[in-house]
Amino acid sequence: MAAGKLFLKLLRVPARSMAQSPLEGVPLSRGLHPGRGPRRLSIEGNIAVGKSTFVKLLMKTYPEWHVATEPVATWQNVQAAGTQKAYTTPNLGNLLDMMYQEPARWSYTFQTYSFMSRLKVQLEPFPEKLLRAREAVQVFERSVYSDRYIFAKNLFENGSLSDMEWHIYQDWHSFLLQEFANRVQLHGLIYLQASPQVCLKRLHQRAREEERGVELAYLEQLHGQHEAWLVHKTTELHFEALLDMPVLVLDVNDDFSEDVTKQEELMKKVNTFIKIL
Ligand code: UDP
Ligand code: DCM
Ligand code: MG
Repeated sequence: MAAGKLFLKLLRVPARSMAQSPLEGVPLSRGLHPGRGPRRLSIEGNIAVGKSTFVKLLMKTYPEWHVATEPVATWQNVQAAGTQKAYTTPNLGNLLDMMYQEPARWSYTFQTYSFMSRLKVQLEPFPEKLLRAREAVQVFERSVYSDRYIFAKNLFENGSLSDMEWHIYQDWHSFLLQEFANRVQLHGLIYLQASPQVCLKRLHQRAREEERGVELAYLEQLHGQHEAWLVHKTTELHFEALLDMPVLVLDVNDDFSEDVTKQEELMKKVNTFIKIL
């Protein structure tokens, strides 16, 4: 597959729409910070690096924050919606498994579904808990940006998405995110960084059935995509808001799941980071 064949158009989102507050239209009497609003963060990182574990630690440390975990269970059990026929089975299958079994057939479908499920979560109204919080922070496990700049991009580069699918994906991804720019805006990214070897070890430890065929080479590709986007900043981006978004890189090669000192060190860095957003 010739990556060069595809003409990637650099979309410039009008500065005006990017500058809008995520709270535009929301009455300030609901207890929000006037002119500021909740800070929204995404936790990024390779498969099995420890995002869910880290998110649990955040919830323990900051119970007033609102956290949205990655909707993996939805992808593992896709339900038919809106069918009136009692005899049709509502369970359409395990799309995560289908993608890993037949990447060329199901990657595009998976990536559309992953994006849609995330977009719906990001568009939900701010929860009450957040509206009452003194320092409102909303955390997402991955984002509509890693869907594109990590996974879909990588699937295109390794041949699992065709030129046509990648073109169409980028077209609607840019369009929808420009349409919803002020409602899906993030303020910062936390990149959990570990070697692909460490991620593979954790992936085996977690033993998610669908991922049994995931090899080191795939985690190396995804690691490269993360480094290009979040560290070397060489990934071509199409949203102005992403260009200078603050990124906190946390080295999680050392196990932090049981190590209280390491956990405190990580939370201290998050605390400092939050203050600059
Ligand atoms: N894990 C670990 N040490 C760590 C972080 C995670 O042993 O410092 C384990 C965790 O218990 C789980 C696996 O690694 O069995 C994957 O973690 P998680 O599901 O949090 O990763 P994610 O895919 O969400 O990034
Ligand atoms: N995944 C994917 N494409 C995306 C998002 C996720 O292929 N856009 C896959 C990678 C993992 C699983 O879904 O197999 C998410 O799990 P994790 O949290 O372990 O990375
Ligand atoms: Mg997870």
